[in-house]
Amino acid sequence: MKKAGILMGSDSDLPALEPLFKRLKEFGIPYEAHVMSAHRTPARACEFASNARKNGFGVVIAAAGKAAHLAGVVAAHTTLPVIGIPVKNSLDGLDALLSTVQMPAGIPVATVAIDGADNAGILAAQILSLADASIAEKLEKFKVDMTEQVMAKDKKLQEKLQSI
Ligand code: RP5
Repeated sequence: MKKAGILMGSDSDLPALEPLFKRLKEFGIPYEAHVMSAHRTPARACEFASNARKNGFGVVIAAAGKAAHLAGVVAAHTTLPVIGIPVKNSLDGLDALLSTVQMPAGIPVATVAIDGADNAGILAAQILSLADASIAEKLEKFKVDMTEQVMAKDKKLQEKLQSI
């Protein structure tokens, strides 16, 4: 199975990424995670991205806050799919969102919501499921469970409305 590569611009981003690690564990996806910055360690970030495919990665997830160029720099140096997570650090995360999502044509970054680590994990699983049936099966179950949870909530709502 291909690995997920996770890069965060700083260790201060780690708390925002907990849901991502939980999802990858849930879907049984192996990963490597590193602190690497587009600004503070640009050579290391470029080297990681340039070698990611040959090093067994199938997707790279890059999380950063403020002027968040990490996902874009990674995408510039690999042909693997890159998921960007804008981390809320300043300006309510809008600075990171725009820095991550507003990529020029030719260098796409699949950007999730501000602090959208959970969706980044699900999206990474969906990408890797193209070549792995066990992940695809887990994703099916995930959808069924989610549907059941929402139906249970709807049932409770209907009961509540009866008593108003
Ligand atoms: C970004 O700058 C990091 O991704 C982090 O969100 C932000 C602040 O980094 P620290 O000053 O906390 O190391 O590069």
